[in-house]
Amino acid sequence: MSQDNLIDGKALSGIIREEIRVEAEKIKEERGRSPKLVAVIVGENPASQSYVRGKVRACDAAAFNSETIKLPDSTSEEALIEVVLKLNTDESVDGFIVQLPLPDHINSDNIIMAIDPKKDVDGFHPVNFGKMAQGLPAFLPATPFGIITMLERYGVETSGKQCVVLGRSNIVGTPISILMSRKAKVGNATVTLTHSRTKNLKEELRRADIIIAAIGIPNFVTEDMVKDGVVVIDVGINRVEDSSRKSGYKLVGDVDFEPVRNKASLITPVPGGVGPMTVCSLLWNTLLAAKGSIYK
Ligand code: BQF
Repeated sequence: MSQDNLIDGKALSGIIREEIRVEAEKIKEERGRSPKLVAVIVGENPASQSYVRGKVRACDAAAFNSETIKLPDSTSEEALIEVVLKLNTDESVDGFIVQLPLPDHINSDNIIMAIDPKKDVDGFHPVNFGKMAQGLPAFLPATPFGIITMLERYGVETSGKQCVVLGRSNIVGTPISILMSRKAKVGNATVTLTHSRTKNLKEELRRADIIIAAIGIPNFVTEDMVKDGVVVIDVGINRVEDSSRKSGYKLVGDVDFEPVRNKASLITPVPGGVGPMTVCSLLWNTLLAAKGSIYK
């Protein structure tokens, strides 16, 4: 199998963003203002700055209002919590995010827990996580939500399939494992959550009908680890040195793309796969917040 087996996250996110824009225009007519997303960024991490710029651009394209609050690296945890509490009660703001990672002197769990779950459009608050795990209406974390949306729109059958997830982070591996095993349209998979202590990882992966790779190691999943016809979702965004580029680096996923692509029935590229869907899902959550669809 090959060539026609790409899951084009960039194109799909463009289509969905257009659907979001139509909804946003409706809200603007009904309420007199567009949905509004605020991004808080602390410090000067170049990757974080570029992610936030991308989110603001996506808001513009979807006819959302947006605002970026830039705070210095020296911001204390207490001061950041003050900013969060103000956003919680600011009625002009439908949803907001605090861009991760935060500087080492700030405990990100404390920040996440200060966010009002009603405005937690990243879906990181334990209340949203708990509701998600119980199958109750909740803001889903943006990356897992984006993955589910891709599988749904590409018509990937997940029911009864063997799904192997690589990585157990709170943001990707753990929640996508829960979602893939849920009783839902995209769900009903038999999920194996693998991590650094997993034995016989290669054997686990070779059994998989669907692989979701989120371990943050460039080209980790190689062709010998996958079976023919596998569906591969590559969440990794790794910067590797590339002197032939102006920036000095290129982005690669957790999957050794070309060789694995030749065995896969469907595969997401990096860039242009999961990443754009993550941003699109953040906008979708902000739309749900503006409509009061999850919380009144
Ligand atoms: C693409 C993120 C690790 C740590 C913190 C498009 C994004 C990325 C790639 C993007 C990510 C990753 C985001 C592409 C947001 C996804 O074309 O491939 C968009 O903006 N992302 C983030 O906000 O914080 C992170 C990854």
